[in-house]
Amino acid sequence: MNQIELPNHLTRRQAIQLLGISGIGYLLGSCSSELTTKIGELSEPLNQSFGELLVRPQLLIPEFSKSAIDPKALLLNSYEGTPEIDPDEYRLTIDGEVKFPMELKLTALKQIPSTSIIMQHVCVEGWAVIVQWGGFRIRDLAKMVQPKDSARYVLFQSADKYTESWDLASAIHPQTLLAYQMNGQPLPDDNGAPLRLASPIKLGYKLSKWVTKVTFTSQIPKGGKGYWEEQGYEWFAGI
Ligand SMILES: Nc1nc2c(c(=O)[nH]1)N[C@H]1C(S)=C(S)[C@@H](COP(=O)(O)O)O[C@H]1N2
Ligand SMILES: [Mo]
Repeated sequence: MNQIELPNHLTRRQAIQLLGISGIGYLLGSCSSELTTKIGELSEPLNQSFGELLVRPQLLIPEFSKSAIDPKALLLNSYEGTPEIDPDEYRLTIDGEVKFPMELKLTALKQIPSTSIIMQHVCVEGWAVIVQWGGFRIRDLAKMVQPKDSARYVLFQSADKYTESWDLASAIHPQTLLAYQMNGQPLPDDNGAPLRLASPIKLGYKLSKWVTKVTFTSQIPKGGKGYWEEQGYEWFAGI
């Protein structure tokens, strides 16, 4: 794998075409509890390939307004403290069952169309806070690396050795981001800089900070469900 500014297998135009909106209408759910039931009942997406999921509308969680953001209420939660990462040396590896594995610098990652979401972060330890995250959709990253039909899960590795595993449908949900901004500012180190997961459809412990590797896979390896999941926490952890 080369360290590159733009995906080396694709011309800039091809990359932009891949990232182009494909005319899919997303359904808007009316409340998040309704979504919980629906996602909870859906076993089907777990058996669908990236191509099939792409054309399937996914329910969107209603977002909060800017005035609801409460920066002071965000508690930090890290099992091992903040790892040291040099942003210039940082690379995100995307590998596994994909057609185009890549290793991308931050400058390349920031060329992926960015978006922002204002959502509630819910930690099972009993706190919740409204946060705004800015970054890019894993959905768009997936369009660049092209998961093979066999891919069903996405594994995330972090610089502090934290691990997570997600079902493919949740990972490529249009509101699931890899974020590099928080509340309109560059993402603070303690909150996962340079890149962390953010998504309103999963509990806090699914939202890995300091993500260094994204692996598309057909199987979750033994012992690889996730740091907390291996200690008994629920794997799907949908909100
Ligand atoms: N790499 C890594 N990611 C992690 C954790 C961690 O310890 N290491 N803790 C998780 C938990 S339990 C929560 S609630 C959120 C907390 O995010 P915050 O510290 O930005 O508030 O990060 C999650 N992501
Ligand atoms: Mo948490």
